[in-house]
Amino acid sequence: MSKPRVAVVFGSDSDWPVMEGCVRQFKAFGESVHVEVMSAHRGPQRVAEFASGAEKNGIQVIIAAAGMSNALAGAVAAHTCLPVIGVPLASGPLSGFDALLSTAQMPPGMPVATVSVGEAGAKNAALFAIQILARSDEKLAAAYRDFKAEQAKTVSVKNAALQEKIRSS
Ligand code: RP5
Repeated sequence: MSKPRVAVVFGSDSDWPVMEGCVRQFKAFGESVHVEVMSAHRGPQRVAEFASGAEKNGIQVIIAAAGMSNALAGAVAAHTCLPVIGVPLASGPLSGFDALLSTAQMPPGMPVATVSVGEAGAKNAALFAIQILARSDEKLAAAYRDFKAEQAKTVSVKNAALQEKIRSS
């Protein structure tokens, strides 16, 4: 596989069951990923080192996920000019509301594109990163168009099945 253009980082190995869905989504598009556990609070030096070197290491988009007080996405954004997508995770007594606010409520001048909490957000983060990469990669853009068409087909198949069920009931 080619050198990763995307990095998926998250605060703990306990986040992997959700973030695996994000990585799987990249694999579905044939995109290799740099995956790493790093923590803004427990290991801030590695976060700074990774984020400040990411661009020269060929990374174009970074996805940063964490639960509870998610400082990771903001800390990564502080050390890079690359686009950062933040994924709030539901791993505490507040079920992700804490992580949602701490990921989304960035101060002006320090953007983090925040997706929804948990599995859907993790998957959408990957799709959003694919959309960004696809702007300069026609093959990936075509694959993304196919993905959208496939989704629309699924909806119409489900609708046809439901209409049939209603007719025969
Ligand atoms: C966050 O704290 C992590 O991203 C994780 O969601 C949560 C709990 O981490 P562990 O105690 O399981 O390592 O920083």
